[in-house]
Amino acid sequence: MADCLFCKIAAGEIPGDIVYQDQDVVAFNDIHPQAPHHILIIPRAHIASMAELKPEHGDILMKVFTVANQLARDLKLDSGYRFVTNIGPDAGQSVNHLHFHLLGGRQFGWPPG
Ligand code: IU
Repeated sequence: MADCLFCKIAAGEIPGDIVYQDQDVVAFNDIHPQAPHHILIIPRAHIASMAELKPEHGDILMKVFTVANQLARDLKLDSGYRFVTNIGPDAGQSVNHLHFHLLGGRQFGWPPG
């Protein structure tokens, strides 16, 4: 999508601190980290949010989760981490390209704010 920031990061048109990429998935460090480790994991395909997912996105979603698992292992987040996606304004979604936050390296509260 032409004016999507995360599409541009995935395409290399805007610099991002990329920690993993393949043909379907890109992972990069969040520009405003909320934890010692804060990585955003996105599909390259433009999907606005989880609310837009369709059955045909199943394979790509599985890849996103597989990448998240591998990154968490690589970072040795053995005592736990959080993996979340915000959907819409009430949840604070600020970028309309599906992204999952992988947060780790500290204790998290529940419920979230
Ligand atoms: P949210 O779930 O849509 O609120 O998350 C968007 C995230 O994207 C947020 O944590 C921002 O810090 C992050 N981000 C980024 O990493 N790089 C950017 O250029 C922009 C936002 I704009």
